[in-house]
Amino acid sequence: MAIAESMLPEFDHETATTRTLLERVPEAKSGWKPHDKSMSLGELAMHIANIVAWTPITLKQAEFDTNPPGGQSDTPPKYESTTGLLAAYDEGVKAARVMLANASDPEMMAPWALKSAGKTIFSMPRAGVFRSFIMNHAIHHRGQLSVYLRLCDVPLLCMLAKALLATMCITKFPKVWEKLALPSPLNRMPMRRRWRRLHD
Ligand code: NI
Repeated sequence: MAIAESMLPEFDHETATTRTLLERVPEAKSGWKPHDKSMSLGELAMHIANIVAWTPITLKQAEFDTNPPGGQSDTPPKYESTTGLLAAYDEGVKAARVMLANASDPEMMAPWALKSAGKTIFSMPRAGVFRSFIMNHAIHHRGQLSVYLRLCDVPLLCMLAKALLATMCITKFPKVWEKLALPSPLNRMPMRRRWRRLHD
């Protein structure tokens, strides 16, 4: 199996989970921040949505300079609405998936460098950059976003429970699934509402 092919199921799973949180960003609270030194809710959400857009830079270039000598530094996109946030995210995920699916092993193992003003900050094979700089980076900030949303009283699904339900109960623990599915006032609710009730 090719390196990129082995990453696709993880990419699909993580990007879908991230979207469930981005969908919940309330526009009215986009300027909220937990501390003066923190990013605002809108800035954090836009940062997360924009991470996947770094895929072409990672898979199609050999390096990226955040502050190129004689050039302009990178300016991140600004949050304007949650609809715009999701549109940017969906477009980025779609384009990234095509690029990842088509990346050969030699391309994934080619070295890639992040630079600032010509100085190398780090260098590693593209496969490592894609996993850490794109996937793990988004997962890290997604956890941060979940705390922001909780502090803003936004109802949250329990991501871990949802993932366990989808990937373990049904396939590996059918008896647990049967127990969860026993008739009860709670279990007669649609699945989405049931998890919301259990984990809010
Ligand atoms: Ni970041």
